[in-house]
Amino acid sequence: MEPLLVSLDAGVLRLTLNRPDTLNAFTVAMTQALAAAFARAEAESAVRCVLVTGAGRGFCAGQDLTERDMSAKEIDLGGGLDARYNPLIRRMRALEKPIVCAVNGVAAGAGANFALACDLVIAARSAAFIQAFVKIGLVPDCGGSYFLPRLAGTQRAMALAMTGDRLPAEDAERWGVIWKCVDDAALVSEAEKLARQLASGPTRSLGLIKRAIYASAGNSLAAQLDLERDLQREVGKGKDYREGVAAFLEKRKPAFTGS
Ligand code: T3D
Repeated sequence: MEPLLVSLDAGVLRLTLNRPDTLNAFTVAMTQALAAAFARAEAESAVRCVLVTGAGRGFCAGQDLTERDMSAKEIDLGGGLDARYNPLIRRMRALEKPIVCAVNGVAAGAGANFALACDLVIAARSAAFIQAFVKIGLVPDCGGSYFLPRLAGTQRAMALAMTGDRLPAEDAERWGVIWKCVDDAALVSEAEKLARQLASGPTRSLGLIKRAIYASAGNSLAAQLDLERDLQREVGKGKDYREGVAAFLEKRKPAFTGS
């Protein structure tokens, strides 16, 4: 069985984590397939949005715990992060196209933080986010210790990481950790609708919005104003800007091409 299902339709590259028997726990093969899919998203202009979800009742249970050789005298978990997870998270954040995540069930450990590395997260009401690391004597990875304090604040991030408690999707929405929590039956249609809207949007503008919003965490206001000027200069030279203004003046819907 393929660990990742990939399909492209109407500008949306759909990635479905596909190991439902283990709640889509990450294996080497799955993270390699994800890296290849995000490389494709970077390279192909036909891809204008990425939509990530999970098969079955879970979204992703984090690292597959059966994959480690626990009989080894010494285990270097840092090597796995360097080789697979860290490049994947960096690649997702650097991709200048929107990534929508539809969290269909539990998202635990690296699975939770992989979801938070996406740009817009919609979760089913029955879903939950678990910083499961502490339960097995580890620390958050895949950017969890970066994303969570910024999204939820230090106290909430600390409590989630130290207790490994479930954060239900409704609370995740209330805390601003995710964009939206929707009824389970509406998840697919809501996520598809958003992904299609973004895929027909001004792709370069969306990519630079992503760059600007993520840069703000480490920038002063002065640096951010300079960045906004530079990005505005760039998109102002694009066809989509001209199309957007023309459509407004002609009182019609814009037909953005992504250029
Ligand atoms: O190693 C490194 O590279 C270091 C990096 C680590 C990054 C990490 O992600 S560390 C965190 C790893 N993940 C976890 O510790 C979570 C483990 N799973 C759970 O705590 C629970 O499964 C859940 C809370 C996520 C869901 O609970 P529940 O009751 O809904 O489902 P379940 O019955 O526990 O799981 C269903 C099946 O999936 C079950 O298999 P079975 O008994 O039906 O054959 C279970 O063993 C399997 N499964 C769940 N999580 C994993 C897994 N199999 C392998 N690895 C998993 N992480």
